[in-house]
Amino acid sequence: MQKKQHNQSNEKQDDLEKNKIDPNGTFLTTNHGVKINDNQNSLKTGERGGTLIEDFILREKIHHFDHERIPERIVHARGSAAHGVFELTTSLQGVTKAKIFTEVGKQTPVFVRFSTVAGSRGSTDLARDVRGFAVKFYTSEGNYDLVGNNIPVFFIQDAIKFPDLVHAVKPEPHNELPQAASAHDTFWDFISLMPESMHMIMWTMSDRALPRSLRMMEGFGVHTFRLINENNESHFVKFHWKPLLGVHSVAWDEAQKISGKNSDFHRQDLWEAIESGAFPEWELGVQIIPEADEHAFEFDLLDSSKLIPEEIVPVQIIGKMTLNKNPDNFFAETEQVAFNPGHLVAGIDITNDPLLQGRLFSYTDTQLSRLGSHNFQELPINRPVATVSNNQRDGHMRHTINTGRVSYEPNSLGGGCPFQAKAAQGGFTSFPERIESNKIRQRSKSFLDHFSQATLFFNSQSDAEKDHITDALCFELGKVETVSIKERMVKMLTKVDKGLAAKVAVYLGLKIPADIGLLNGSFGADAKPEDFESVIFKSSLESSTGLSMANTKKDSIKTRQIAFLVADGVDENAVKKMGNSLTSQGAVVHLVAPKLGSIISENDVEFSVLRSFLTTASVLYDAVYIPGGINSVATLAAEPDALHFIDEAFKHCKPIAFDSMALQVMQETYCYKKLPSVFDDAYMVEAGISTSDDLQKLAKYFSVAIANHRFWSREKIDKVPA
Ligand code: HDE
Repeated sequence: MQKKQHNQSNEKQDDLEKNKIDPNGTFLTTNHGVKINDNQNSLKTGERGGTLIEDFILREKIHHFDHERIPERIVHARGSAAHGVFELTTSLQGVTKAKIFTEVGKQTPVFVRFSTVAGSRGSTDLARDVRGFAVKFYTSEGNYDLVGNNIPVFFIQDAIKFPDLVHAVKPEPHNELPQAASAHDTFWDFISLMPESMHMIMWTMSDRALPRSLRMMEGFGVHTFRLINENNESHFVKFHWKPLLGVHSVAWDEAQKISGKNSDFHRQDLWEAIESGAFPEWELGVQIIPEADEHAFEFDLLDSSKLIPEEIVPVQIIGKMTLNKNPDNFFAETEQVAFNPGHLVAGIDITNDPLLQGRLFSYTDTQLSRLGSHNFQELPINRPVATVSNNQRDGHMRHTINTGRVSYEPNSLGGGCPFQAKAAQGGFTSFPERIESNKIRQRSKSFLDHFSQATLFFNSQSDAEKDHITDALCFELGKVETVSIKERMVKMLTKVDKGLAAKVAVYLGLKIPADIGLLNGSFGADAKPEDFESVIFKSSLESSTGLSMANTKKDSIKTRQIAFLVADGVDENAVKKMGNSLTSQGAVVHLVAPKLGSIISENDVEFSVLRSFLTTASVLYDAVYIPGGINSVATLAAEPDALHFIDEAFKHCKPIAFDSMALQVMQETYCYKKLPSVFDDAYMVEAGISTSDDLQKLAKYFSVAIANHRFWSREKIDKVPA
């Protein structure tokens, strides 16, 4: 692949540069710097003798190797990351004093780690799961971490339930099954007893949990945060990342197959996009709410199981983030990076959201056991570009050499330094929220509405999206063995949408429940029955446009992967013209042939072939094109793997284009033989299938179809066995 020149020089990159070691051109040495003369043989008592303990070279090498692993993250263990920059385009002057949100045009270095939640470090990228979306801004005023997800709400309202949630979703403790999957009894047991999770469940059962690419998903700060201005006035804020490529997902059947064909699908996609110079981009949006409007909503702003519909508070775009450089070393950067929602800068503050409050303690705590010492802040990837000067000292693996004799404050021996900074000098001040309350373990009644936004989300989906949610619930609950759990879940679903509950019940072979009755929510031991009784609130909105992926941007084919199915005798003109048309719009074209090496076209042009039906699969592509050429189409028409490739792409509703000569191949496919109505001229464009003799016309239709992503209307017709 051609590597593009990135202009990635920034303060953080310069800082990281100091730690990089170029292994080329130097001798092999031990860790204490002694040159190694023989790295093939250990020191022995004779050719066939025992190894000597004095062999410090062997000992050191094995010893280091033995300790190369650190504990994986307790959640979000599987992740991929990249460097980039954030540039502010609209100032929030007057709303916040944080320079990152007031200095228009300033480029702030960022490091972003995306993750799945439940799976272990080596688990598949395509698990049905929430995705972490953690951004570390290396601002001039210190590190600011926006540690969010690709879903704007959360399963639980209070952090005290987090260990229960995670224990329930992780593999079951007796047999460590299943890996990276929520489709098992313990997860649904917990969920069926947690009505507050129902909004999040609608999102995780939707296609949002199956992103096409990490570059094609939204990010959300989830909690309501505060922005604080120079006068110490507060505004509430919700953060949104909006991908410039739109929000797109894959089908569940496809996700499962990708997991087998390439379990690093998302990691590789992110890496390759950045290497090729197709830098992933997101706009940063904010929903800003004046302090006075804290109680102006029909839900509680402090409740992380709720979102603020964009119709109620519009999202204002204030900047753009571009990821333009892959890490140099996965462990040193992606694995050792330590995020913390408590890494705030002056002008940004937290709220009393009980989910957020619990997180503030958890991250530093877990990093201590994961990274081994509080000095993890000194690791290159975690170090701020802002100056660090304080009186914290010592501890395991301290890197900094603090000079001088003063490590306390106040002092006179050090001239009083380092001084506290006044607010006007950039010192962090917490928002002086007025609090008058009893100390209690209780949940606010304003957190009692568990279903209205679950229903709002469901109602906002397109028909295809609703079908996918229904199918996902049938799949997940279909894997549950305990009947009472399934029954409780169906009861719960009746509160979201009766039609949905009925469909799931029928599929599971359960009776449709009368009513949900009393639900044992998580409001504490002293709560009264009337507190449990789930109050049914109704959202004043029938639907909200931003919640459906059907309304996303569909104007680009940039970075889309297109398979050209070819064999010897292919029409080289078709390959070149279609190829040029697609690649000039930023798509990536791969020739896929019966075998590797090269093919010779009709007119003796040689094309090199790097992928075959054995080494790749339709699920790794966004669209398929079958060029003409008498011998090529004859070979493909007789090649079951080629026919399977097309049928599978058809099943996953992907755009398919073929030259009229390649009709011979299509005629052998199941989709063509059994579903001839799809290939009616009138329906073809609607179904994302194009054919023509006119290559230019065909390329144009095909591009539009690829930008459209998928043609879910095909799901309405009979299924294809692929
Ligand atoms: Fe996390 N979460 N979390 N979380 N979280 C961690 O921190 C935790 C929550 C999120 O790429 C852990 O360093 C608690 C919400 C991301 O390194 C841990 C609660 C959101 C990442 C932790 C939550 C997140 C984590 C594990 C309930 C979206 C990966 C390893 C109150 C707003 C960051 C680590 C990365 C990681 C605790 C809930 C996002 C254990 C207690 C809500 C993206 O500290």
